[in-house]
Amino acid sequence: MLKKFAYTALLATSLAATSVQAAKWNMPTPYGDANLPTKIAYAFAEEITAASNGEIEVTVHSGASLIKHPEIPRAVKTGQVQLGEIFIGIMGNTHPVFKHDNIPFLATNYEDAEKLWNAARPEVEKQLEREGMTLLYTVPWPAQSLYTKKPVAKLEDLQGLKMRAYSPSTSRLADLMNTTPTTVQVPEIPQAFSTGIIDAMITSPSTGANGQAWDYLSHYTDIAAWIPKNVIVANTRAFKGLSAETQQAIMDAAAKAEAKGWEGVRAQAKMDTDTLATNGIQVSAPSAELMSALQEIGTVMVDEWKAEAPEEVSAILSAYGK
Ligand code: PCA
Repeated sequence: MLKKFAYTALLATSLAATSVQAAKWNMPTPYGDANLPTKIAYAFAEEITAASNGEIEVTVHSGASLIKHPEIPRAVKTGQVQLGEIFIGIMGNTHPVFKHDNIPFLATNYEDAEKLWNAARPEVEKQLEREGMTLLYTVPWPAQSLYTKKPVAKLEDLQGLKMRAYSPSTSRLADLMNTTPTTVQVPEIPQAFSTGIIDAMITSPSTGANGQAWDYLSHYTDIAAWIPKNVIVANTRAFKGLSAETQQAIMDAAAKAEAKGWEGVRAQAKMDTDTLATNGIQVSAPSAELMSALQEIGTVMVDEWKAEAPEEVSAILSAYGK
């Protein structure tokens, strides 16, 4: 009798244990651990795991180790993973609203970038939902500037160079600059420079510093052309399958994570620009001539963008006040 009781109790315990076992949630991210967005992703994953009271256990897979960056949107959309981090600009061909993130000179300081994000957010959210993804938070990168192997005084100095592209918009930009766009993912940047696959790139001081840009180039021209963001999304079906409390806890943690990014990005930009200079890269302000030529290209890109999706783009631009 005692034996039978003990067995039943054991069975009951193990059933209970099974029913409360946390669901394993995977969160692939594109960039390495040294980056601010990845640090924020780790803290977010830890926080929502704890706040879910055992409902989910989130594992971050940074540096595209689980899923290659271009595949992350599909992986989240199809539910292969429950969460993911994506550079917004790489979805530019999915819908033009995602291009708000890589348009040169639309927002070149962090206040404007935040305003632009507030303006774009409803449209971005709508398109993500159509793709089966729920927007959780964004993290801005430092402003994007020009890395070369020679000083650049005017746009013509870049003519014919192979320019790294990381999104449909930056490919178009490279065309308009009379350079040849070449898509290269972050981990491959050092090798792409040393083997001559690319001669120039436009990215943040962070990505230059993380990739030790001083090993393969010498000049950084601070054009601060745009301030792009990563977006962290959940598979909508997986998210809706959670208890209301956990959904709320995730949204609360997401709001905190987003605030952390906007707060941290300025200091990060300064620190990483200093690192470039300390390691011997010539950091300089752009000439007026270079800037006006680039700004003209920016105007062309805004017009092309508007023509692609007049309704949504006008909604974004008028909410932004431009
Ligand atoms: N680094 C990433 C995205 C923007 C940035 O600053 C990259 O270069 O791909």
